[in-house]
Amino acid sequence: MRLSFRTGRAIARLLFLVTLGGIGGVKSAEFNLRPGQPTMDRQMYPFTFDGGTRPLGFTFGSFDPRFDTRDGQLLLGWDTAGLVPTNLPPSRYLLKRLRLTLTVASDGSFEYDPTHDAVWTYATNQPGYVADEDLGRPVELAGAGFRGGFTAATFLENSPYGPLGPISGSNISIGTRNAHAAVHGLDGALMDISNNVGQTNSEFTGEVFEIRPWAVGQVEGLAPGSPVLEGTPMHFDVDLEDPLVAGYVQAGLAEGRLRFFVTSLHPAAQSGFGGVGAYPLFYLRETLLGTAPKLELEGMAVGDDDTDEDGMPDDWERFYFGNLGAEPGIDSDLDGESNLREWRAGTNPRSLASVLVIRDFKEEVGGVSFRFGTAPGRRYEVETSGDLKGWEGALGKLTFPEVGVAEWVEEDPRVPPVAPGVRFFRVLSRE
Ligand SMILES: [Ca+2]
Ligand SMILES: [Ca+2]
Ligand SMILES: [Ca+2]
Ligand SMILES: [Ca+2]
Repeated sequence: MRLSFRTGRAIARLLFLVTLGGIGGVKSAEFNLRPGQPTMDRQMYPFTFDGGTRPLGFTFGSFDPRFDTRDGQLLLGWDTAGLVPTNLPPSRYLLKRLRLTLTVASDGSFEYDPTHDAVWTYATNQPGYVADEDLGRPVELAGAGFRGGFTAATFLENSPYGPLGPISGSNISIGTRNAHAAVHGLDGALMDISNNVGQTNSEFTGEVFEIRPWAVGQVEGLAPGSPVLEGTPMHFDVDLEDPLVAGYVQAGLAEGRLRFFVTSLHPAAQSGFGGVGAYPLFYLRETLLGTAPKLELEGMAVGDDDTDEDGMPDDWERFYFGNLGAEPGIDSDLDGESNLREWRAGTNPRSLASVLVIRDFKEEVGGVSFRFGTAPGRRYEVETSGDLKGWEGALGKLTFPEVGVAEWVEEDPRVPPVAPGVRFFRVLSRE
């Protein structure tokens, strides 16, 4: 007999919060970095063969069907090993603030737009086109993805732009650059966004998809729509409220290197794209006259020390509460989970919205589905049981349909669509 309501309640109560033990000897550190110029910065554009050593970089779009729509991209990297402990489980890096600042090197070549423009505002020749409602185009920040056998560790200022070979269509064309701007897709993995806008001509058949940038460039004290002058600092405050973005930064700190892309779709100076170059230039670290890109990063690497022996590490308590006074059994933010359980789940004990509970439970023919809140740097596993004693991995699909929300959909051929019987589920949050 199937008792869906009871099954749902059982699921909600049976949520397990698990951290892997045995880390042992994790060193702690509070970090407040301002490491100065990047370890590497690089123009990613098919026709700048000095991409890694040039003093100025640019961002723009192209609707030439031979090239990525995000044609001119900037890769920025800071190596953090030696400044922040490496190789901790990613969720041990608690992040307070991450800001990149680039200094504008062009003088009035583009207008300030501090907000994201919908993807369809760029697709001028397509049926879905909508007009841009505010003057100018934003400069945006994303993560970095690699291909061609490269990784963040091996792609350097002098690594090849694309596949090796003569300069021709094959090694500069769409989707071939070895490093590219990326954001997380529905499956939680990084995906290339170089061509999310499609093209304004009939030769392009790629899919148009919206992206959520990790930051939009902000200029203090400048009215939106104003020309941006040379020497203007532009800030990018990374959206650490998105667990997937924060998780990317955490994984980078664990590895000892952070990599980001600056990208925009300002018109390049090409016919067919307005014919006017109206895109931003930024100083890179090789500049002699300007200001190199800067990184500011504040956070805490959580060690194992627990001097008040309440099960919650000192660093974690200090980061969230400012002292060691947090009570393990108290629910400080009234989200239903105690402080101790929030430590174990990797959620924020001072945020009502950050909590690991199952919700939106649905039972339909073919299986159950439910959603749960996610935390940065965690891996989630769903397990199932018929008797609450033996547990095994549940068969299904995990996606991330909203910021901070995971959805699990059961896809288990062993479960009969009619009278499937009582099943219990639990979610494991892994460090
Ligand atoms: Ca705009
Ligand atoms: Ca403690
Ligand atoms: Ca709580
Ligand atoms: Ca919470």
